[in-house]
Parts: sequence; C-alpha cells; structure tokens
Amino acid sequence: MTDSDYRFATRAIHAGQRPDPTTGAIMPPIYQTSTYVQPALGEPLEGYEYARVTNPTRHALEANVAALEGGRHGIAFASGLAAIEAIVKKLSAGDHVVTEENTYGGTTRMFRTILARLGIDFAFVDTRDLDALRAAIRPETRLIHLETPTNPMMRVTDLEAAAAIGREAGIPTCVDNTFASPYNQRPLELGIDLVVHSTTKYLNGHSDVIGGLVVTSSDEWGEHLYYMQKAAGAVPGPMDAWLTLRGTKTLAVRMEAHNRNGLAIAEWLSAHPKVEEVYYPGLPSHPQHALARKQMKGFTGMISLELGGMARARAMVEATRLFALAESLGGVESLIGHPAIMTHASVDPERRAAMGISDGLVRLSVGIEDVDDLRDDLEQALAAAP
Ligand code: P1T
Repeated sequence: MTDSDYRFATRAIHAGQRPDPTTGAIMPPIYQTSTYVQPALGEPLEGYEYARVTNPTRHALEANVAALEGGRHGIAFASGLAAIEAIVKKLSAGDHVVTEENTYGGTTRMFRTILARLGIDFAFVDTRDLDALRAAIRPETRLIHLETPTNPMMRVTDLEAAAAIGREAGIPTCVDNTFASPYNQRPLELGIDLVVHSTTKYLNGHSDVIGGLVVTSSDEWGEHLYYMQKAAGAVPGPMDAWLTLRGTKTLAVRMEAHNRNGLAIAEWLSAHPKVEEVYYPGLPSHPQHALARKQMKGFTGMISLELGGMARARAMVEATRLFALAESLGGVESLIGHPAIMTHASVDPERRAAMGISDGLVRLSVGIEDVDDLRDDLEQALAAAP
C-alpha cells in the first residue's frame, strides 16, 4: 500500500511518516540541526548536506500535505506569503498574472508593492465572473492566481471551469486553498496546477506556528519550488514543521467540527435582527451555494457578517468573551476580526468598498468549542452593539 491508497483521515495521520529506523519512535523526530556530517568528501548520507535544502522533519510534513491534496510534490515555506511569493517568482519582469481581486490583504499588498515594482504586472479580477477571467488574459499572462472561498467576502470561483480556461490558454492555475483546507476542497482533483496554503491556519490548527506550503503534481513547478527553497531560503524550521505535522493528524476531525459549528452559527446569525447580511457559502442564501456544494465537502468555520456600520461592528468585536479579537483564523479557538481595520487595512479604501469590505463587516473564525457557548457569546456581544 502507498499513502495514496488510503482514505483522507488515514492519510492525515500516516502519510509521509514511518517509525524512526534507529529507535522505532512512532513520531518523526525533530531534526533540530543546521547541517549534516559527511562520511567522505562529496558523499553526504542520503543526500543530507545542509538544512536549508533538506530536513527530514520538513520532508515528512511536505509528503503528508502533498498526500492530503493529492499531489506529487509538497514544498514547505516559512509562511503562506513566502509560499505565494515562491510561486510568482517563477515569472520574470514583463510577465503578467491574473489574480482574484479579493485575496487576503497581505497577498494583494505583496503583488502591488513588491512584485509589481520588480516588473510583474497584475490584473485584479472578480473571478466569479469567468468571462472577466478570460478577458483579462493577455499574450504575456503566465499565471492565474485564485483564492476560494475568498478572504473575507467568501466569494466562490468555479475551479473546474477556471482550470479549463487556464489549460486552453496554456497558463498554469494556482489556488490559495487556505480557507477551505484539503478536507473540504481539493483543487488538483479539479484540474488546477498548484495549491498553496497558509499552514498557519486550518492545517496546523492550533495558532502556534506561521507556515506555508505548495502542492503540485507538475515536475516543472516542483523543481522550481525546491529550487526556491534552496536558492532563496524561506524555509520553515524543523520545530514548526513538526508542530504542523502534529496538527494535520487531526485535520479530518477538526474540520468536521468547524464545518458543523460554522453552519450552525451562520444559520443562527442569518435570523438575527441586528445582522444585515451573512456571507457563508454553506447557506442556501449564498449566491453561489450550488457551486460551493459541487466543489466543497463542507463550508468551514469562516463567516463574514455585515452589521451596517462601524459603531455596531466595533461594539461587537470588543464585547465578545470567547471569540478573541485577533488576526488569523483556522485554529481550534474562535476568533473575531474587523477586515477593514485588520487583515485588509493595506487594500485601498475604494477597492475595499467595491468588494463589500465595509466598516460594518465583521469576520468570524468559528472554532470547535461547544456551539451553544459560542452562540451565547455572540448573542451577548450583539446585544451590546447599538
Ligand atoms: O500569514 P501567512 O502564513 O503568511 O499567510 C498569509 C495568508 C495567505 N492566504 C490566505 C488566504 C490568508 O488568509 C493568509 C493570512 N491571513 C490572515 C492572517 C488573516 O487573518 O486573514
């Protein structure tokens, strides 16, 4: 049997990991080393020369997440942004990228303020509209970068259709799968070429690591990304790789709980008189609910809600007791945030407004606590809002 013969929850626990050959330790050791002693000049053991290039703990994580996404190569980076940067740096000055306009604010900021300055051109598109996606492609387009569901508006892009558009035009497609996690959505199975994660979120799941990872079945992309680890060096340390690997073991059970709590809270919020709008692809009222059901197995704990103004939003985020006011998402504990002031502060105000990231928008990362406690907390916080 190989890792890919097993079902998801089994792969989450076992893929990429074997008992340590010297002691039988069931957990992969944390190889906390910067270098490896060579028995003879030019003959490193098992190819281990220097830990920027190769580390056994990191390899276990890379193989594990590659198996979860169903890809051949997993390449880990020091953060989600470092992983996205490593992908785009396959391109050169003069090349063009079509990207979803509503990505995480930090992704947009990197594209606009760093990579654009180096001569890579970006078209920011609402990729729910496949005609708009097609129309944005130019002769020099070398990458289509998607994020679905998007952060924080929960827009959904049709991955199978977007992959087909890329394939017809000979342009590789990449999906930031951070919000869905591979438990709920596997873009490679829908024809997408590259999947990228901020492993900081659902994959690690315990809010104690910053990390990123790319999965692809393309040998050409795999080679580029391994080269980026080696030649540019934004790699995670072995302790962080090990913590993330411990997180992925429980991904299936955690995501079931996030999906269940997320749906229950989204349904409850939609009936609340102080909530004007709930953005959650799992609700039948979401304009792309049918598409979300087609390409996702569950809808996670990510919910955005419109409260109609800054005063009410501020009062709510400052009144919750269990939901902690903090950046980030995807951990077992519930978080609450205000995208316009926090995660998307670097996106210019007109663009934010055009996408619906208003001053009244609040984002929840629903954790896996008892859902009744979470509902009670939101109830008292909304009662405190004017
Ligand atoms: O923080 P880092 O590991 O570098 O990941 C960046 C990133 C990439 N992609 C998506 C979809 C993300 O949501 C993020 C980080 N997001 C937050 C910190 C946040 O609170 O939305």
